[in-house]
Parts: sequence; structure tokens; C-alpha cells
Amino acid sequence: MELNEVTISRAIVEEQTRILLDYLEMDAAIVGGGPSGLACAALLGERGVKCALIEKKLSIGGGMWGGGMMFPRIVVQEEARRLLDRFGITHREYAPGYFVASSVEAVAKLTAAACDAGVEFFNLTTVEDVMIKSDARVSGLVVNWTPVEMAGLHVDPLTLACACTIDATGHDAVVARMVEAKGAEIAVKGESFMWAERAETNIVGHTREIYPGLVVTGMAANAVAGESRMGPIFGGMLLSGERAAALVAEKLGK
Ligand code: 48H
Ligand code: FE2
Repeated sequence: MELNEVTISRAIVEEQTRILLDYLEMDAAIVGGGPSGLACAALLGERGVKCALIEKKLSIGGGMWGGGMMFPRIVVQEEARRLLDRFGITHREYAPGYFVASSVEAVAKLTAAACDAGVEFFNLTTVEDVMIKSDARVSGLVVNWTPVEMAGLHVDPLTLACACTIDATGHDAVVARMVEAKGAEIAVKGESFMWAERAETNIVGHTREIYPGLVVTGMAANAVAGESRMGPIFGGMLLSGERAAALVAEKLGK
């Protein structure tokens, strides 16, 4: 078979353009591809929700790749063990109730689950603003290529419409802060000191719709609530992603 470079180029450009056009309107947009965003995306996709995950970096996985202090291992507690099983992530009981797993396998399997569930990924894409109109709800996301932002170029963005947005941007709670900065009646308190037990116990309760159309999950949920951080224990991230998916699916009637 003789390979034609232009056919290769045409395949990439046409396919991704078709997908981007299709996703200019969607049910749910997940901003951030860390553990909470990935879990949420996979579980929404499995329920038949048309959703995309938007990640500013080249790679998906957020803060999970590095495990704890670059030892590529994560710990998950008893309460979230069923999610390790659900996503097929191998684990070993290190001490009663503490399960240790490879962070690389965890990212890979969560990502694979989201792919299998039909989630689309837009990587190298930064959410730089939100759309809020007279109905006072987040109804869309303003996006640009990350390299445009990195190069400091003035290139105007594009807008995606979404019925629900999930802020899964981690410690910085980027989308929530954008909405707060627009004068909306929400306050992003910022995360508190390390206290794994408290942070992990409370994170699911902090996973909620903080403004019409905007649900927070993962570390962003704790940052909005002024809640503690937890270090490299990841059960709360998975449980929070699961909770966010349930909330969004319910809102969408799925
Ligand atoms: C597009 C964006 C934008 C943007 C950021 O940090 P993450 O892994 O987030 P979580 O909440 O799923 O997981 C948190 C966990 O990794 C962690 O840090 C823990 C448990 N820490 C405890 C502790 O004590 O430190 O992923 C967030 C993702 C990243 O990939 C960002 O690149 C991405 O969001 N992102 N994507 N547009 N504007 N901002
Ligand atoms: Fe962290």
C-alpha cells in the first residue's frame, strides 16, 4: 500500500472538525482531566450523556500521574474501593482499609473507561471564560488553544454551548473563580490545611451545583468550600466524580 501524506492530513483535519462541530452544543462539559473529571466523564458517558472533557494540557490525568511526591502510587480507602473495581484498577490492601494502586494504571484505566463510554476529549484546549446571559446560568464555555495562551497571542476564542458544566480543575477551581469574578453570588473560599480524614469525609457533600449550570467536583469542590486538602489519597476524587455525574445526570433527566 502506497501512503499518501495528504490523505493522512485530510483524515485528521476532517475527522476532528466533524467532532468539534458536533460538540459546539452538548449536554455536559467537564473542565479538567484529573481523577475527578475522568471519573465523572466516564460515568456520564455510560449514562448516555453527550459529554466532552476539556483539558488544557497535552496529557490527560491531572495530578494523579505523580502519585505522592513523584512516587507513582496512590492510596484509596475502603469507601471507594468499589470504584477501583468498577474501573478495573489493580490494587493491593496495604493495611486494613488502605488500598494501594499504580497511578499510571489508574489514569490509563479511567481514561480508557471514558473513551469506551463515548466521551470526546479536547486536549490542549484552555477554558478562558464562561458564557452567562440574562437567565443567570452558565450556559457555555469560552475556549482557546493552550499554545495561544502560552504564547501570549491575542487570538479571539470560540464558544461551546453546554447545558451543564463541571468544574474539575483541581486546587485552583478555575471555572468557579471565573464565575465569582463576574460578580455572581458565590464565594470561592480557597482550600484549607492538610487533614485527610476531614477532607475525604466532606468532599462528596461539597460536590454540588454552586451556580445554575455549574457543578464543582474533586479538589475544586473542596477549594470552593474552604475545605482541607488530603494529600495523595484519591478515594475522595473518585467518589466526588461519581457524585457529580449523578447530579448532572439527574438534572439532564438521564
Ligand atoms: C482546561 C484546565 C483548566 C482550564 C485547569 O488537579 P487535578 O488532578 O484535579 P482533581 O480535582 O481531579 O484531582 C486532584 C488531585 O490530582 C490532587 O491534586 C489531590 C488529591 N491533591 C491533594 C493535595 O493535598 O494536594 O486535574 C485538574 C485538571 C488538570 O489536568 C489541569 O490541567 C486542568 O484541570 N485545567 N483544563 N481549562 N482553564 N485549568
Ligand atoms: Fe494536589
